[in-house]
Amino acid sequence: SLGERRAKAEKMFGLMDGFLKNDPMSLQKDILDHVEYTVARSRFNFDDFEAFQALSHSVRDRLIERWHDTHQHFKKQDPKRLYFLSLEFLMGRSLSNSVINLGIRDEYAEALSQLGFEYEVLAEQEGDAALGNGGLARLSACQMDSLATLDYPVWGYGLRYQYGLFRQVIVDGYQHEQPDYWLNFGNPWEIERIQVSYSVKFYGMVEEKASNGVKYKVWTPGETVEAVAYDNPIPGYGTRNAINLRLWAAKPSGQYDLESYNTGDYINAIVNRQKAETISYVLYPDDRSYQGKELRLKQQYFFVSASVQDIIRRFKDVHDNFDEFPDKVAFQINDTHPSLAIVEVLRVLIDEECLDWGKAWEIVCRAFSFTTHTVNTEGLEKIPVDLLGSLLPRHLQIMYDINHRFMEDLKRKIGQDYSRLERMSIVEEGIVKSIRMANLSIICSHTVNGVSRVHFELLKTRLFKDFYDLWPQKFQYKTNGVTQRRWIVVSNPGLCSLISKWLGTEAWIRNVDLLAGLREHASNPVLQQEWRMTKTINKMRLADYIETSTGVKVSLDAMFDVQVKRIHEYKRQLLNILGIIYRYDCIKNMNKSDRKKVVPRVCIIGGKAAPGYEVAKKIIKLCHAVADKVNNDDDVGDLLKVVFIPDYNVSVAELVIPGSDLSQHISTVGHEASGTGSMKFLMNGCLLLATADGSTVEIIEEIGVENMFLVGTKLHEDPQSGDKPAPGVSIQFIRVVSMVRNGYFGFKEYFNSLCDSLEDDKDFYKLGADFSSYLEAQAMADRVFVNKEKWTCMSILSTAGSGKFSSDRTIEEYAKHAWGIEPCKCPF
Ligand code: CGF
Repeated sequence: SLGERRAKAEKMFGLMDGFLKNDPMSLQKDILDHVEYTVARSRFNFDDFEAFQALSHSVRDRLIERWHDTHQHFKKQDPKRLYFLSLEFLMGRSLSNSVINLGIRDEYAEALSQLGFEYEVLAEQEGDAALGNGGLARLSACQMDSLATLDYPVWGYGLRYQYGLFRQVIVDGYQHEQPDYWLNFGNPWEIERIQVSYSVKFYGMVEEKASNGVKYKVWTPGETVEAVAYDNPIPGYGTRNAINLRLWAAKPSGQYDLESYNTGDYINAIVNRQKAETISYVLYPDDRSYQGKELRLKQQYFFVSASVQDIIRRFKDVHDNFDEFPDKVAFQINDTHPSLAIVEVLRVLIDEECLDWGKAWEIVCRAFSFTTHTVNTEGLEKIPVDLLGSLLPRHLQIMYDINHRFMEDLKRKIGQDYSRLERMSIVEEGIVKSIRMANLSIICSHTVNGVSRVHFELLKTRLFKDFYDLWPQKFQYKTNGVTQRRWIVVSNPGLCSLISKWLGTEAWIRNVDLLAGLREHASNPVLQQEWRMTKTINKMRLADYIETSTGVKVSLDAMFDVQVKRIHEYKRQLLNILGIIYRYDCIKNMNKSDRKKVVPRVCIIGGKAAPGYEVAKKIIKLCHAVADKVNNDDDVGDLLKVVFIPDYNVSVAELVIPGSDLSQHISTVGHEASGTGSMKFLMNGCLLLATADGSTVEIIEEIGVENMFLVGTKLHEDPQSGDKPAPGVSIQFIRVVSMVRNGYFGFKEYFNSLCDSLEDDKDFYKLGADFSSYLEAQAMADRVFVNKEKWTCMSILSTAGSGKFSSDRTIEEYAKHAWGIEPCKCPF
């Protein structure tokens, strides 16, 4: 009875001695217990890494308490829940984020110091969880932080790759990739749930059967793999809520291939079972396209099928009528990578729950919201029909059914406009007949979201114009955001305290709009002085890191000018390098007295190139070749240093961003859907040198164009951007390109193709056209940098104007306008 259960619960709680305590003595005891019983080391003899492990387990215990309570609370309240599906989550490190969100960082620091350890040193022991490539994946991580903080009832779902994004190693200036076996030393944050597992089916065949005159389909799989859940608690800040990120790992199925065992082929039967695990082995390292790979499709379906089974099981625990499904379940599809979920839900409702098509279709269309991160048609995901038909035969049938109904309906609406019908079809005819995952997602979702206003315009007018004309009400945008907890509080503690001091409150950590309050102090010399001091400390940290990771010593007086992000032609790291060459050439041609007027710079570039992306790899090599020449030139000395930071990842970003003075976001207009790096720099008071692309347009509105350095033409002045060759170029541009072409930096042959790509008619990304404007913006940055008061004022105003770019705002917009969910706050 209820009374009995309550009495039992109370007794258990009494035995537990209440919640874990957070005073330094209790924390010390917990840490030592974990050293002894979890890490299995003597509490009198353990090193920093073992101390980190014990510390993490002690933090995890506290996380688990909240996480349990949150789930009990969600269960009791049974609100509409959001299920956030993403194939990538770039979480980085968890320790500091967790102790800060739990509000016990200082207590831990004190407890550790009494044990003779330094918190910061232990925090450095943690490796990054790099289960993602770039912007999209880090966005998912930021959004999870906001969802937890804002008390939304949410589950995240993804894949637990054993190998995360490759490690970048630079040898002689060339990128090499090394596997990131991040689980090598265990992962203290996850909880393996061996009892939560689902069978996922692949291949096989579909038969039509009938019973009492009703036809139905039966899918007999050719292979079954088990998905096992690994749970990762995500704590909110300033709340007791902690939500769950459930990642799936592939394990051999419990069902045995009796045939092989019976024929005595025991060893091979075991080996074949083990192959199942490869599904979740490795993350695909390309952040823009994943066309037509069988393993990739298997990963997508594996994660989608397990998640959908889990979600439907949870729904059915409480409800027995699927009419209620869309009022209790909201799906968020992070790009098209999880879009098979749409078809999977339809399949389960029709084939397993025996709903008719009309009912199942209505449910699906009310449940799914889709966000696209892509700007051009080539980036859209397509899956060859042959591949789909073999791996997921029933799903292909359902896709054809959806398409048939959609086409019939469309014909009634638009008549015989065959070319439009062809463009909007889910099925692309051609040499390789394929399924267009974006079309499928748009047709079946209630909302289609862009990631910035500019992106939304591109969706409406170019990428999905046909769909927009049909269903304008479906299209929305929610400009991306990043979490200030990670990007200021964790990574820039000095700035965090300074902001709180001047605002007189820490409330901005949950309500970031309060940062605007800094505006009134922007010219105050005392704040300016403290602001510069904080920056200098961060620059010292970064300078140390540069020296240890690259061997280059840099001067703190120089402007730290940074471009860190994935290496892509459209992001134009090459434009930056050509600008550096120009600067170098100018210094070389100056007399001694003119050199005295040069503003010293440290040009910092970092980022990974997809392993098969040759041009991007050449850009990395060119950066090193230029660095070699410049850094060893005595004429130049500290006036210019060039640094390539290897293996750029989340924890490196946490160090680089706070220590930057200037940051570059110079994509060719019309190519960056949003961009989120710029938002992190902005929050940290770094001045932006940027093109009016993606979310930068909105940043400019928030901080004012006078507080940044704008490069190039604006999108609205160039409606054909990206599609036509660049106009005439300057003499400076011709000169710097010819320096590379003529072997001034060595490797003449190797860089030939890079130089060819900059010729007038081939300069697709318009480096030539934007070069003069780029140099002007750089010259302006130099002029302002020497005026410390002006620079600091612009820097303060950048932070003050960054409130809009918090993922808290993004999530509130999604909750209201796409998902229809309400906060469900766990009582303290
Ligand atoms: O998503 C991106 C990024 N490369 O991951 N695209 N994807 N996929 C866009 O290119 C960025 O502009 C965007 O900020 C990011 C997150 O929406």
